[in-house]
Amino acid sequence: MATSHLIKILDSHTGGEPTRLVLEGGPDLGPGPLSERVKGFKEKHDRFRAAVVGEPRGSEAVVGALLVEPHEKGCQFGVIFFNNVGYLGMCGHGIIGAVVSLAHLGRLKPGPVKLDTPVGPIAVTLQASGEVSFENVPSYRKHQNLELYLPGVGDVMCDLAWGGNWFCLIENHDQTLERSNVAQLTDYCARIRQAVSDSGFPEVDHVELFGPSQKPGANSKNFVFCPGKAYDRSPCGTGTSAKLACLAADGKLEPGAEWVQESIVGSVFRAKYRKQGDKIIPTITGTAHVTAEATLILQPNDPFGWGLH
Ligand code: PYC
Repeated sequence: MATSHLIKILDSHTGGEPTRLVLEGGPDLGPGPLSERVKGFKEKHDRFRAAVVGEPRGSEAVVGALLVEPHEKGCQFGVIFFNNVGYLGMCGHGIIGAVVSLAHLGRLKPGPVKLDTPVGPIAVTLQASGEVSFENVPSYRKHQNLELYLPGVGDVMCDLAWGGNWFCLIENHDQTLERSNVAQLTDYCARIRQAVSDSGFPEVDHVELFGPSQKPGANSKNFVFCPGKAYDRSPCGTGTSAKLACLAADGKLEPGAEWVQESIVGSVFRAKYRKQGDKIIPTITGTAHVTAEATLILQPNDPFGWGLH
């Protein structure tokens, strides 16, 4: 009789945004750089991604993190991030969630640790307080003041920047950044993403809107629209990195100065940067909490065992 496929996971959330760390039962992607292994994941094992994060077990908000052997020297763990529609080069809230989960399992202690990812090694510090800081990949602004035309809205100015993922960042818009307005924000950002793609930048798959924050100590509030129409409940580690790259390029934030980014649900990341040539190296700090330790069961006779297709 065919047996069920079992996958061991540890769930956490970082500022409200879920991470599902896959500990056992994932695909064997072999050795080599993680940038290569993620291609094998996509080509040969994509149904695994759908089974772990997609319905009926997951939701569009869940980001999966497959724990793998690292390739880069000096890294203790490797991690490949994925979501309801594909794969992420880097994921800031996911790094924080993975580190807090590994600490929960007793697999690391407070102090420095390095995680290998498809876009390069990430140096992380787990503080004794439970807070996690990580140095992101070199981040930079690629385009300033790109003009988009939105039917029914008119011209919208945006910046395009890299922070481990590609972002379209918008400061001047007529949207209300409130959680009660998520449906409208989602619709607006989907139209922006289409307009950015039509302008010749199909690689830009995240949209980030900024506005003032009412939270004491916070510099700004954001709404981050992710590939696949989910929104980031956290302030988004890669999105905050892209924001710092724009602030640095505009001379609005000095190296070492703190930027506090609030998310649409009210969680915060603290951020700062140092310069590296014409790019910046952001440091992002946040917290995560574990929420579940479980075994996913994929029964051979379940028509939706590998997800809804
Ligand atoms: O925190 O970098 C991040 C992130 C990307 C997508 C969802 N969260």
